[in-house]
Amino acid sequence: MSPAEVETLPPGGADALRRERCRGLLAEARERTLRIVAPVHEADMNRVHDPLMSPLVWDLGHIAAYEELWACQRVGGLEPLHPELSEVYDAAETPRTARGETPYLRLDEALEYMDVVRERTLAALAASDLSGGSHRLSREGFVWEMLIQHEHQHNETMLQTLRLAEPGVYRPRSRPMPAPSDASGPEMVLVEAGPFPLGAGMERFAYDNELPQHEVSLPAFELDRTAVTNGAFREFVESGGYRRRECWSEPGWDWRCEAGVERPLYWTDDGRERIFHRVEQLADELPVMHVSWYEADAYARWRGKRLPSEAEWEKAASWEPEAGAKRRFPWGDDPPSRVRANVDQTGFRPAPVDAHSDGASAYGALGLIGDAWEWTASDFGPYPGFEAFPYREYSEVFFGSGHKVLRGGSWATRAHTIRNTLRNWDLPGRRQIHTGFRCAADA
Ligand code: AVJ
Ligand code: FE
Repeated sequence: MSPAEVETLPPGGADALRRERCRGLLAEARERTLRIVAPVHEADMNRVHDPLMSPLVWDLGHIAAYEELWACQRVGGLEPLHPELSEVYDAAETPRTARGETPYLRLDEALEYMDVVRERTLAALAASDLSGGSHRLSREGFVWEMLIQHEHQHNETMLQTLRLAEPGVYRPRSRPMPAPSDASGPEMVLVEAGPFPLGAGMERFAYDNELPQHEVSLPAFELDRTAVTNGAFREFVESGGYRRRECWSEPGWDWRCEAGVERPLYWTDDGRERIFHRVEQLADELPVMHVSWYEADAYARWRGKRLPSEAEWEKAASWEPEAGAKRRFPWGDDPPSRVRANVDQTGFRPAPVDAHSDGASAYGALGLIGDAWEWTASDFGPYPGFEAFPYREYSEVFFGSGHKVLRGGSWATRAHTIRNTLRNWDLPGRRQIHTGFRCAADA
């Protein structure tokens, strides 16, 4: 079965179908992981490219260790292959800054470990009861979907590392992107006041932090129709926005002074932008990317706007006011296709912010899914009634620690793993993530 066929099988299908679907998605995830790193030299796999990131080979070992823990040990009841490594690959035990010094497996050993684990995983999958009965971990194939999406998420992390690496370490070939749209539209779209259900329903896989779905009522607001562009952000830079104290929050100003930041991470001082190994003229129509939450917040204030809350973002992306129904993606429930959104990594760059007119939300907002993650005003925290599942370190330990919520995925996010309800998070001073933003205003 091709990944596309696997994808379209009904989630409520028989056990055998569901098992086949998981097998297909696991294999496809691994193909992608290996394809991303295939052109990287061994020395560059083992090296720390940036103090914020793990060596790439750590991600490989960690993907396998995570799979071994959940599939082989928890579901399959097997003993670990390398008990001495469990701490090394536990993201909570070994923070990224310490990963350069730990005895993680080097490239050949890591690849071998991935293969051995995968074999055991497939045996555990073959023997598992996917309808799951009383075991929440395997019910509806939860644990398998968790492994697939975990590997997908680490693919994006690895692309962050590769983008941070010295020019030449990685030379991906970008796919040509669609042209900017020639249709014009309003600067902002209006979202009427009223309630909508925030969070994921129970019919598909969701992380604990997307649950439970609950009604939230919002006052009317306006949201930028597209993400903020390089061209618009350049106006902020050129008007001295980085030097104007009044545009910045207090922690934002401290961050900006301490970091000595004057422009987005990959902009050069001669008005160009580095995308992996290439330095290009800054393209005005692309979304501004690799800005911190503080920079996004300062830009919004300078425009007389603000960042949207995550509830505002999700309502604008998912709510269909006429039908009173919630959409899985801005355009509806069909999975992302190339005409609707720029996701799934192999483009290696964002498209012009209004290029995907078929991806509009019910309110007419474009590009909510794909191209760039979007910072929101919201702190990462639990929805009312939150229950950690299946482990506290996925979400709960990050609540209340100053992380800001990001929504919508980027060109570097796997299509299978993005949805309107997905919550990502990072610290407000971080710029390595593939993120931009759009602004909101009270109506
Ligand atoms: C949701 C992207 C913030 O990378 O820390 C990967 C995803 N969790 N392994 C992260 C994750 C465990 C997580 N983010
Ligand atoms: Fe992980």
